[in-house]
Amino acid sequence: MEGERQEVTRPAPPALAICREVPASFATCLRESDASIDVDRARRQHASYVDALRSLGITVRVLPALDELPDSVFVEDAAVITGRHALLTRPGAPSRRSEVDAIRDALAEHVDLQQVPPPATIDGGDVLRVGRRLFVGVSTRTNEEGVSELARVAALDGLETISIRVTRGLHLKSACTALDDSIVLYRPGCVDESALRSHGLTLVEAREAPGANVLVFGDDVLVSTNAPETNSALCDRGWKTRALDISEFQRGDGALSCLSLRLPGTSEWVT
Ligand code: CIR
Repeated sequence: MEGERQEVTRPAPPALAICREVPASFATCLRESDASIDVDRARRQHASYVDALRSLGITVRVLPALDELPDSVFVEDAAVITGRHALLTRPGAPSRRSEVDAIRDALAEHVDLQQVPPPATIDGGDVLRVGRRLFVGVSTRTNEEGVSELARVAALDGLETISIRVTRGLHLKSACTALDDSIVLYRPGCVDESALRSHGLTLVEAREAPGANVLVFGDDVLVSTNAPETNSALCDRGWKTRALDISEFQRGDGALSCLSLRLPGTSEWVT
């Protein structure tokens, strides 16, 4: 009908995904456990991740490795794309702040960039978009000032911003990701679940912890191979799943979403 906007119910495939090669220093990235990381295996897994995105028809730009920045493969944390605008973040970990300068040029070609002044801190991994709303985790990396800075930019693209406490784990999206604009896959005990429910969202428990972070592209969903039961539960719900081994990135406290920055095309909502 004329003048009526078609409701988007699932995140669409992005027009472009930006990734960055695994640095030689990746084994020294920030992480909670002392599990060792195999950099060569990480590189193979990263190549498979890029191939998987491309096989879904997504254009992927892979930026060169930054060997002096061990966490720089986790590009999601350096920016939050809200539509025609993006917030260049100020990561909570000081060792990660130079990653933001390194991504600026690649983003400037596509979106209007905004900055975060201190003392605000925010990591992209704490930002969960669900339809027209951004849920932002207040975590060990993101503070309330960071949420306010994002709210300012999100409003330019007509998005509402809601802060939510992260009580366990690194980021909000380590514990939950959206399947559509009403259902969130989650790991219990990590975030203020009542806050999500109070906004009308239905929470579906991921069967394994790594299953809580998935990437939805229309009817397709990427799932960690370390979450086989979550994968089959999603198949039962009618999703076309694809399992990806990202074990070396999980050892570095990362997940599927952290390895790309996704830019919308004509569709408004990308995961
Ligand atoms: C860090 O501690 O910052 C990295 N080793 C992991 C970042 C994961 N990023 C994400 O979940 N968006």
